[in-house]
Amino acid sequence: MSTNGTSNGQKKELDPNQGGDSTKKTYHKQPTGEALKTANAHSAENDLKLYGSCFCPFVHRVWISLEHKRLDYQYVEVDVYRKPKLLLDINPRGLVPALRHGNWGCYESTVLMEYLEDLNKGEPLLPKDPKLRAHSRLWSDHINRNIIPAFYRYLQAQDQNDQVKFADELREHIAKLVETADPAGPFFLGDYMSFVDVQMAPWIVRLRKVLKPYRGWPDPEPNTRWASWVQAIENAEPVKKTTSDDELYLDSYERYAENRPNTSAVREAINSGRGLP
Ligand SMILES: N[C@@H](CCC(=O)N[C@@H](CS)C(=O)NCC(=O)O)C(=O)O
Repeated sequence: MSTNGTSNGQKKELDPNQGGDSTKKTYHKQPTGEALKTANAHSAENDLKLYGSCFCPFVHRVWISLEHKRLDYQYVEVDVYRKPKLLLDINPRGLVPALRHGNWGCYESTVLMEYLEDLNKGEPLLPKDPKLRAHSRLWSDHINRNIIPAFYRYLQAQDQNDQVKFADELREHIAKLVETADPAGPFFLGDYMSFVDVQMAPWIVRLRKVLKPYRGWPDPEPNTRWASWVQAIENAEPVKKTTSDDELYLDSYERYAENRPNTSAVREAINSGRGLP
């Protein structure tokens, strides 16, 4: 780990993604704004613990689910790139989110959202009807398989032609999802937030907070189905309560926007053409 002098003479530890340059922004290590208030309100010891990193969209999914269901839980911030033992004990791959429930632990955001559903406590996110449940899982798969990799490909692309190509790709994958959504909405299945909304919400938040400043991603055209969905997601209480201030996202994603070495397993997977880690 390299260090740099600061104005008050103290040594400040740099992160590997900064490449020894203290002017480079790096990921935040504590939530801010509404998310910090929520983290503080859930800092007491609890049997159900979410290990997360404040900038991480996969963590954001599970955090939104916990808030939607109003479950009792503890939020524990971890520096995912320094891989604390308490994280590795649950997930040997060292990725967040990880959940501990009593002496049992598990990981993978979609699996964790399913686990919280299976507890049958609080407000459900999956509908009761088996066909609608399958429909929700099918479109969650589309988000994981197509939309998220396209988001990172676009954000990491440095070449302008590639950026145009990947922006189109992302737009098409999102359009497919919007065409499939309930026509009246405003959420995916109608007038209530459900599984697919939560799967997609962290990236909807990051389209405006990350892709817009770094790549010029446009705000939704007014009076479209996409606009009403984005607005419903951004205004949903569980989303607002788990979202930090804009600066956190701007800083935390600079390393992706510059495609810097030592950024993350997600960056490596996308650069080498693999699916998500
Ligand atoms: N497929 C995983 C992806 C989780 C993931 O990639 N998390 C990132 C943070 S956003 C991480 O833990 N990175 C650690 C690393 O790159 O070493 C999920 O859905 O939970």
